[in-house]
Amino acid sequence: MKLEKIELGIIALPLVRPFRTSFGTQTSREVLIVKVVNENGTTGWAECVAMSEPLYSPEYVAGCLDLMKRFLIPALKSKPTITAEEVAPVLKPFLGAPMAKAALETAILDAQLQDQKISLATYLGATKSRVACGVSVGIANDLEALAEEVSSYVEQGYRRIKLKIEPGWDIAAVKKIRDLYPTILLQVDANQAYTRDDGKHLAALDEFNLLLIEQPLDEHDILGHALLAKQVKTPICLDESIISLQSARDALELKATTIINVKPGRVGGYIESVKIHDLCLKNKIPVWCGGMLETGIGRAANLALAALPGFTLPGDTSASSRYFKEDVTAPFVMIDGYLDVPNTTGIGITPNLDFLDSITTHREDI
Ligand code: OSB
Ligand code: MG
Repeated sequence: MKLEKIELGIIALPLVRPFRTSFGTQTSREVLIVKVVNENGTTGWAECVAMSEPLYSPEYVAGCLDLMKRFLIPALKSKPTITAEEVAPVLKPFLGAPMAKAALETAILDAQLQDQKISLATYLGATKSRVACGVSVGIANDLEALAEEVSSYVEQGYRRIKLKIEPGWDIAAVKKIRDLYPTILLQVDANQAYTRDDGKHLAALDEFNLLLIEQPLDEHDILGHALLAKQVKTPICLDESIISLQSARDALELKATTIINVKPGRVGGYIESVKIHDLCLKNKIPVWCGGMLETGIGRAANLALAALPGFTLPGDTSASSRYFKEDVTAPFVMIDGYLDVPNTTGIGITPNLDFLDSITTHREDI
């Protein structure tokens, strides 16, 4: 396609409740939204999953905007025509920035698939029409508040609970929820909050029958995760450390992870995500789709990915109501613990433009 127009917008959406993790507390989601228009007048949408500050990953909203304007978009526009499949190779000389690159690739893919009249789910190779939902539960003020929040999610039908942990908020929190729900699928996410010396401490989680411990150590400490895996029985699942197909291959080979959280933004897009999925499926490694507190735009695309056959564990693909009072698309509503996979062309959403305008804090037309 020919890129006729690209619009970058920054929106701010309040969260329904503060989301506290080992790296900070979010009360509102600032999101960089990408809109592309091609020569047919087709509009493609995507959201960049970088957060306001570089606390989860090195990328952040204002940095992604600058990078897109200064380097990524000029590189794409220097080509007379571009396909979604060409985006990653064209942007490869610019190092890092998987979230910024993924957003551009996804917006172009959305427009391309609409023109080809196929859904993202079909394009990626989805085999399911709905996906089981998990929910990621932030660090609470006390165990009673945690139990209350988890209970409300269980009542709503969530099929898997993930507790955010950090030193000082781990064993007792897990015990509290496991005692309340002896059989529910339960896992924890540390967002790099522990060190190599914490093996013994984390082994105390083994008795709670957890599905996995997500990213206990520094994102660069692949060897540390492999050493930790020998000290704990609970499977280790990497999130932050997996930034590409290559890094997934290496971490598996080194036995640093036995389950992978696939986040399209973190690995540079949906096309790279499918490659990681295929590698894991071939090696019988379970994968699940992570989340980044996405609006309906990112959520729609994540659901298409989560519908691939290797996504055998419920992901952090929760209903819109888990995050926002009002979403920028039609809300994703959970039915019986599942969300339907969008099946119209492209990523399958139409943003509410008036609402989007009303929450836009910054806009640039390129
Ligand atoms: O580590 O998985 C994570 C949210 C923002 C950044 C990192 C993470 C998360 C979550 C929530 O755990 C996932 C979601 O519900 O979107
Ligand atoms: Mg995580």
